[in-house]
Amino acid sequence: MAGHELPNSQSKVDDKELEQQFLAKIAEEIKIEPKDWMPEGYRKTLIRQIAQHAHSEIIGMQPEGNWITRAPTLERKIGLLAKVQDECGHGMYLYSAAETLGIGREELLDRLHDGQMKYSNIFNYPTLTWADIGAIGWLVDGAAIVNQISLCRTSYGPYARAMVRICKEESFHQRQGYAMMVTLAKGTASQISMAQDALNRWWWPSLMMFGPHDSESSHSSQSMAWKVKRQSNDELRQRFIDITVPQADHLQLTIPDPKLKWNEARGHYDFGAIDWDEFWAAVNGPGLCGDKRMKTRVNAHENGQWVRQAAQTYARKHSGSHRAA
Ligand code: BYC
Repeated sequence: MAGHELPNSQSKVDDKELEQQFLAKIAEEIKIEPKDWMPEGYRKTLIRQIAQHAHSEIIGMQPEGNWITRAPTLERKIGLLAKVQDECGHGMYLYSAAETLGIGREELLDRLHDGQMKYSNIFNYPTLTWADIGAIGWLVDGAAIVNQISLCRTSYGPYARAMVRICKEESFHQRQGYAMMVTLAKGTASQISMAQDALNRWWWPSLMMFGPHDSESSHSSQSMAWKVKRQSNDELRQRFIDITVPQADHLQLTIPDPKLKWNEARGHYDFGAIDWDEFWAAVNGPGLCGDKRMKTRVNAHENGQWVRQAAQTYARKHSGSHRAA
């Protein structure tokens, strides 16, 4: 044993003490920062959740990027281009937040590319019409905001701070998407039917974005205890439904759920059963667009290798010339 190492029993006592200090900080709403002691499980949970979130942002560029060249007006094209670039930026903030936990970006991307890490179910659905771009902004970004507003209070400092900025940009995205839906819903019969069709296809997958029911959610209880998550999957899903139904009413579109009904006693909308087989197929299965998304991502990564190398070489030379000066 190296001279500076503590005997096992001593280090266990120290770990217990450190864990007590960590839990006291969590109880007092003090943010945990990268150099603070943290349980290994807390670190792993954050790496999994933050990386999954980052991967969702960059994979999420694909279904929307698909429509940049076909946006119906210059204004819509500029808006969509800016939105897709924002999603890339969100991915970058989140990879940086994950890196503060002692894991490299390359490794995180390797784990995405070899299928060890997930990304959101929602991005394996195809974008078939222009109305899908409106529906994604309205529903997908809308669901993301509900989840991410809650995460602004997550216990890990770098993640919470990234969320504050991301939420500001997401709320612009949500408005942009809703504005498109308003235009379509006030348009010709075929525009109205395109908007309705997009709502029909994106409604249920958007509800699934919040993850399995609380009773099936494997990580929730520990993540709630550590205040990584501040509200449960079902609470956030219900909040999203309550906010979104009046927006659909305003558009005079019909949410594809015959069981959707205001429940006066609960003060919430009741809604129908979610098809969890569809959710798991979208998450795990090669069906839908899963294969295509991953091929596009891996190709982009490989084709961008020379750009990363050039940037690194430039940075090395640049810092060398600074030292020499
Ligand atoms: N999709 O124990 P649970 C965006 C997995 S992007 C796929 O409840 P947790 C945007 C889960 O990973 C927004 N998998 O998990 C970008 C776990 O499997 P593993 C993305 C899911 O982590 C571009 C298993 O199911 N937002 O806004 O406690 C354009 C059990 O679940 C999903 C985020 O990532 C899913 N939807 O809670 C437009 C938010 N849900 O890992 C828009 C940050 C669950 O054990 N993440 N699984 O193999 C979170 O808040 C939480 O991770 C979740 C899930 C609420 C999503």
